Amino acid sequence: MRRILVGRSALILVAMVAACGGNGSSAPTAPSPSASPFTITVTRQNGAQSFSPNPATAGGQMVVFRNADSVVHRVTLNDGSLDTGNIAPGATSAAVRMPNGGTNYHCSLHPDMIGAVTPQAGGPPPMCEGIYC
Ligand SMILES: [Cu+2]
Repeated sequence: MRRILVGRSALILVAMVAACGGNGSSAPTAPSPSASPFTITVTRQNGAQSFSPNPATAGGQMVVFRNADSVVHRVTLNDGSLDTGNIAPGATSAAVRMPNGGTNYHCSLHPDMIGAVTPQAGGPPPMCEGIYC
């Protein structure tokens, strides 16, 4: 008789553990990606004031560049790892993921247009090196 009761308790315990999930469908363990990407506006050809906000706190984030100027721009990371392609006046680039540690970028059509992305966790962007600083 006692043995049957123990067996039943074990069965109930198994059922409770199974009900608590573990299949991962109910609660995501990782933060969900943000619904909309971070927008950096290309204001005009004006050195370090060409982009807004600059610097942008968007390390590791999906970012789009919205061209609010009247001429074509094209954003390239200084290390060459990412290129938006031409962004027509009034257009917005495809979303691109920024490096986790931040980055430095420029407009490849107007190299004096420079900007930076800082890490999401805070702190400065990486040291800018080379001719696009
Ligand atoms: Cu440009």
